[in-house]
Amino acid sequence: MDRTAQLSARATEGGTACGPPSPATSLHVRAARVLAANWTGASTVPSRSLYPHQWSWDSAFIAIGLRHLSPLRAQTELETLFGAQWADGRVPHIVFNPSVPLDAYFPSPDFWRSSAAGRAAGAPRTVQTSGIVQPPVHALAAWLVHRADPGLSRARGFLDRLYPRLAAWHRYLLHRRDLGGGGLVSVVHPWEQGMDNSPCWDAPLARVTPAPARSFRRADLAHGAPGDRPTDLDYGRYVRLAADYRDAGYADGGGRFAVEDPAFNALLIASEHALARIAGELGAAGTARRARAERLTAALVERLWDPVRGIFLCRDLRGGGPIGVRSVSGLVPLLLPGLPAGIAAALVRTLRGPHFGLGGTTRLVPSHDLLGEAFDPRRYWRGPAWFNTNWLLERGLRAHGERTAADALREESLRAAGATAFAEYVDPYTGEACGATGFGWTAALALDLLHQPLEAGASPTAAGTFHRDGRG
Ligand code: 9WN
Repeated sequence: MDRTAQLSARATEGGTACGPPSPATSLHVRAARVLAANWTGASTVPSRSLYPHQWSWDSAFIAIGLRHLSPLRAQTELETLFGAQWADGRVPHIVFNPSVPLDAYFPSPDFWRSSAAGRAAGAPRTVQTSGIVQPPVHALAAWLVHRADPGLSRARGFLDRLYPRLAAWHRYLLHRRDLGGGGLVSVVHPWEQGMDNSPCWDAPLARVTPAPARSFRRADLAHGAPGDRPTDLDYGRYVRLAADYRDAGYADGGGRFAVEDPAFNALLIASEHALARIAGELGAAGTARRARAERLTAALVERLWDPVRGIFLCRDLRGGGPIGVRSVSGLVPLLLPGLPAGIAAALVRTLRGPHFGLGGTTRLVPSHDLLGEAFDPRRYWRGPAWFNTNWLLERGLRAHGERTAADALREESLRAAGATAFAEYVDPYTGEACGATGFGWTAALALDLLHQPLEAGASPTAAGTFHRDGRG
């Protein structure tokens, strides 16, 4: 879609001014409708059917898109999430809506028992949450939301109120989750990293005795095809890990699963850079944050970069060392402007090569190695393409000067989002829809891709997000 079509999409809003809606117009309007349908009054659900509560990293991505429709709603989205922050700084991966029946999603609030089991860690009393976390995309989202309407943001004290909470969130991760002692943050459950059943977890999960299938009832299979979802065996292991963490009072350090993941840490680094910009907006220097982001980038390279495979790997801290599996997670650090140029170039080669097929065999970047034994084009995070990771890679390609590849990825993401009614994920070869439709971050990130070039001229870096030198 060209720039003129996008401008006309903005101007006609549904095609009322100049006749029938253009494809671009209808995509904008259709995405806005998904976000309106998923809006609960204070936040947005990922999916009315499959995920009827508020999810942490979903809300960050959704706020990034919502800012183009309503900066106020985008601010509210993040404020609602941080309203459920624990006293130890963690931001829970789910904030439960009390008006949704318990059996609508598993694990439900009565599984997590946050206010009782999480008392020592400072779980809130007035709202029920899970006790694990998700990737820290929030400071990045807060900065982008602020930039969408700085006047409104300042008038509402949006950043003044959110900054201390974002800082406490990063402190929790950096101080309580450096389980390997090398400066990187670990996840203690596959759901924390957000790519639930990625083949990266197969080896560390194999050590976990699954909870018996009769001890829980999955709600997801009522809405999703079993072939698109994780297996029962995986679920049994997720349940066991989460129950053990809960039974230890959500205290960190003792669990059987501890993995340093490249995407999780790269998103933390991107968010540290964003926090530095937020500090600047609030009148502080942000120097320490920038220095921390640089230290984290060095640790990421030192601990997780695999020069032979040309990709970042996960590191299994409970015995396995580097996990020799190529996942999209290992490409996500491309979004970091401060990545050494040789590593960025190697990541781009890997993206274009036979394992991910960008610009060749695949339409969108798959979640897992096309040549890997575990690859499955439909099963959740074991192959299908997801819109949030493709959005991150689009930004990464642009940040490292790969404009043609970024433009192509943007076009294909928009096409696939529109063609699948904003599917949760798609077959990377055919673009066929998998999982839920009307999915929150698919609609939100499609909106962001539609609007970015209009805001920023030819290069989204002008929006102050991803300068190569890390400045805002
Ligand atoms: C568990 C909400 C979430 C996403 C995750 C995605 C999926 C949940 C599930 O849905 O996870 O958190 O029930 O499978 O894997 O990335 O945040 O959209």
